[in-house]
This record gives sequence, structure tokens and C-alpha cells, in this order.
Amino acid sequence: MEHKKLKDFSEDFLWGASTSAYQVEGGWDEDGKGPSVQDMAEHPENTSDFKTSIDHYHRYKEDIKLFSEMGLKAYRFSIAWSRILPKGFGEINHKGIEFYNNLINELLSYNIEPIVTMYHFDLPYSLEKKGGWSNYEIVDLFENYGKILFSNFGDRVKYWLTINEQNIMILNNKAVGIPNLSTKNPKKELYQQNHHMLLAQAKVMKLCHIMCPDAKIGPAPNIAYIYPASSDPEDVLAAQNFSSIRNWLYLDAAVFGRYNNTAWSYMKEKNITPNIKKGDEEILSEAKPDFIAFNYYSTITASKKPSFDFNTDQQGAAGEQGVYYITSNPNLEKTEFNWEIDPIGFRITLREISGRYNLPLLVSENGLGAFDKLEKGDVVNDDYRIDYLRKHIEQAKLAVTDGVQLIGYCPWSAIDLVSTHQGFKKRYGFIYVNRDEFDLKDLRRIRKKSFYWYKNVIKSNGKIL
Ligand code: BGP
Repeated sequence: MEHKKLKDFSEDFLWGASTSAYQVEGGWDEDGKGPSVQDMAEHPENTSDFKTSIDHYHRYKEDIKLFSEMGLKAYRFSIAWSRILPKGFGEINHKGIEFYNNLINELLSYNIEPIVTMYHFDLPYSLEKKGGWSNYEIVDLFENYGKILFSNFGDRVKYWLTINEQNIMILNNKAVGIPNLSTKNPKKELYQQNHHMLLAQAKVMKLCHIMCPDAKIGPAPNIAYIYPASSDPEDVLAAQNFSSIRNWLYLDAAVFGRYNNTAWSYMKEKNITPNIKKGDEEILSEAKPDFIAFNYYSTITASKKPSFDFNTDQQGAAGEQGVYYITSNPNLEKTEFNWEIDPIGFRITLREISGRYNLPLLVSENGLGAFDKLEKGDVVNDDYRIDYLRKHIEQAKLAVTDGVQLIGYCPWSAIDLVSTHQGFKKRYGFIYVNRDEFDLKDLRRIRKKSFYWYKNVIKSNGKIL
């Protein structure tokens, strides 16, 4: 099916860019902030920690000024739970509220729409010590945290995302800094944590609708279309299996308020089903998201056979006998960090989510990590990033023409930041930050070539790519 006439992006399309609190803020123990699991995590010797990051906590005004110059209509950032509630519950840290009030007001003064992620990998460390997501109490603690966010910021924040990449935290917890699990059956514990996150998410979606009737809220998993390695029906089953476990488990629960059948029978077979308390099913079924936000970096290819040629990183998970294995896709190029690049897969993924759930979609991450080079005269020629983003926006336009209701596009990342587990050398931003892995230098902000390119894309509402 080819289209001669492409539909335009809507007039109020949310052209944005994303970051997360711990990857940009720094000020990890300042002004009353409590430590998060990210602050306490161990780091490989050659990789930076998150204690200073890019010092956005002190430089947010300068950064937002640059975002405005780039023409951003929206900025997706996350709130650090332990900056608002140093212990995760109990006393509120008013300095934390003040920081996010200032940040939101600064964005609004430039007409930039704040899109807020409530939780992006940085659980308060004191909650982790009390069992973290394994402890059922956290469901109500997250709801209480949500109540504080909605009552303090709900008058100005109209777009809320609940939990960033819940599926990656469950499937690949080590890659995103989630601490080791203690029990003898770690997989069962993970699915118990997952169940608690699903309940916590359902509770805050419901609460948001009560407290902020004008606001919209939705989940933010990482969704990747799963290709079968071949037309062998067993490869197709492997792809279906992995898709149910990786993608639909999360979205079916968020949208339909129930577990996906294939994912549930997989958990049953493996003896890793979560314990479900009386009333839990009702909590899940009562919440209705207004849209689906999702992060997309690439598709994944599944096979019935094990494969040893693939770097799964945090996008996938190695595989399981008789269920699925992950293999590389010979049709796709790879980034310098070995992540596959699949713009057409982006269109396919958009169509698939839209077809299954019939809700508006918001792309909350998409981008290319690379070893950018600062050249003489403060120039960064990141043509490879422009190429990646251009091809993905072209495919988004095709998806819109196909009928997908896309409300915004927020690439990762607005500005350079510390990667989840590959340090500062892996850069994603439109704005270069002058620091190295360990040498913080002057943290100067420098517009990359992609900055000027994206500015034009936004100005032309996606017509000039
Ligand atoms: C997503 C996360 C982000 C981010 C991005 C790139 O999984 O939501 O926090 O960092 O991927 O990943 P990485 O930093 O590992 O390259």
C-alpha cells in the first residue's frame, strides 16, 4: 500500500524532546533530596555515575532557553520521587516542590508544554531497603506520591506519564540500574513487582482523572514490533510469544485492565505468576488511560532457535528454550552501540499499537546514541543522528497517513545526558554538553547540527525534513 498524498501532522502536534531526572539533574543530595537507587548503584570502573550528570538542577533556565530557541512545543522530563519525598513517603521536601514548580513555570513562560513522567528508574533508596516494588505497600505509597504531584502541579501539567519502561525494568532489570533480587525465584519476584507496578499505575491513572479532570495520563513502556526470523510457523510462534511477554502484557493491563492470556499462561508454565490479592483485579479494571506513550528504538527479531550473534542490551532479553530466542535481523543496519536501526519498523509498531488499542499515541523516546565529536569552533556534525531522526519522522508521517492518531514526538534526548549503563560517552542530545566520562570540564552547552535541523522540522511542522 503506497500513498501519493501524505497527511500532515496536526496543527497542535507536540514536537518535543525527552530527558529523565537522574540522567540530567545532578544535585543528587542537595536541598533535602533523598538518595535514589540510581545514586546508590555501583558503576563499572569506566562509566560515570549520576551524581552530577549535566547539572540541570542548577542550569535548567539556560537549558530551557535553548529548548525554546530550538522551537520545542513540549518537553518530557521526569520528577525524582526522592526529591519530593526523600524517603518515598512521609514528610514532603518543599525545596523539591519548588524546583519542579520553577521548572514547569519556566517552560510555560516559553509556551513549552510540560509532559511529566512520574517515575523513571529512580526509586527512593529507602523504599528499596523496605523491599522496593516487592512490598505490596508500595502500591499505596505510589498513589500517595501521585496525589502530591497532582495537587502541586496538576493546575499546569496536562500530560502525565506513569512509569517509564516498566517492561524493561522487569525483563532487563540490571541494564537500567534496578538492584539485584534477593529471593530464590527472582523471576517470580520480578513478576510480583510487575503486578504491584500495574496496580500502582492503575491507581494513579484513576486518581489523576478525579483530581485533574482536564489532564491526560497514560503508560510509557518500550514497545518494539517483534518480527519472526522466518516464515517457519515456529518462528512466528516465537515472535508472538515474545511480543505477548514483552509488549502486550503491559499494554493490555494498562488499557484493558487485565493480563494478556499468552503472557499469563507463560508465567503459569514457569511457575512465576504473581500472587493476586482480593480487589486487585478491580483496581486494574477501573483505570483507563487517555493515550499510550511509548519509547521506540528498534524492532526485535525472534526465532525458535538460540542465536549467539546478538547484543540484546536493554532492548530485549536473551531468550528462553521453547518460548523464544532473539536473533539479529540481516536487513537492518546498526548503531555504533550495536542497536539495530529500523525506521519502517517504527511505522509498523505505530500501526500495531494503534490497531490493538485504538487510542492516541505519543512517542516518548526515539533516538540514536553515538560517540559525538566536538570539532574546532564548537561544532558537532551529527549527520548520522539527523539521518536516523529524519527517517523515523518520515515513517511517522506514513503512519499518520495510515490512520494512526499520533499526538506528539519526543526524541531522546533534548540534551546530552548520562546513559542508563553506558556512561557519558554515549550521547543522544540535540545539545552537546562539554564534559567527559569523568572530567566535568565546564559543562558548556553547544548546539549540534541536529539542533538546527530539528528547529526547521518543528518550524515547518514536519514538512521540511
Ligand atoms: C530508555 C530509557 C532512557 C534512555 C534510553 C537510551 O530505555 O528510558 O532512560 O537512557 O533508553 O538508553 P541508553 O542510555 O542505555 O542508551
